Amino acid sequence: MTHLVFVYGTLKRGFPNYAAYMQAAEFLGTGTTVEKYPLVLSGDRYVPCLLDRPGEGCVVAGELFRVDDGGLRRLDDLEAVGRPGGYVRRSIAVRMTGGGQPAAMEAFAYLMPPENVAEVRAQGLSVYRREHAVKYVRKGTT
Ligand code: PCA
Repeated sequence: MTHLVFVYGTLKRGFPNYAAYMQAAEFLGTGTTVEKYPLVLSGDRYVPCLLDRPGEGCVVAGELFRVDDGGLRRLDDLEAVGRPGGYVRRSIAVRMTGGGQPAAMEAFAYLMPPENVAEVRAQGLSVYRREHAVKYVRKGTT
């Protein structure tokens, strides 16, 4: 079985976790969330977090991929789904940008419960960019 995943942070092409986790995934295109979400950088590791507060913040840009069961499991593990402080994987509405498919579709995304965010280092982002990624500290390296 395969799954659609919308990524907005370190899993995007060329960003710090892409090479290790997404190379086997099929890139489908760029897109945005349909609803607004707060995108923040959290804590000493500057982790990008889409807060689970739809309606606040901005429409957020990202990339849509198709992954298989194993790929989804590896992503859940990276994002600590089901573990304390981890993300929750939720199906959200996304819209592809550019030609092709203007219609909204549902894809999984990793959302962060707001109570798991200790210190907000930047907030209200609409795109996670290189200048944010250079501050990112991988898990287990501190
Ligand atoms: N990785 C996931 C969630 C946040 C992060 O850095 C992503 O890129 O969508």
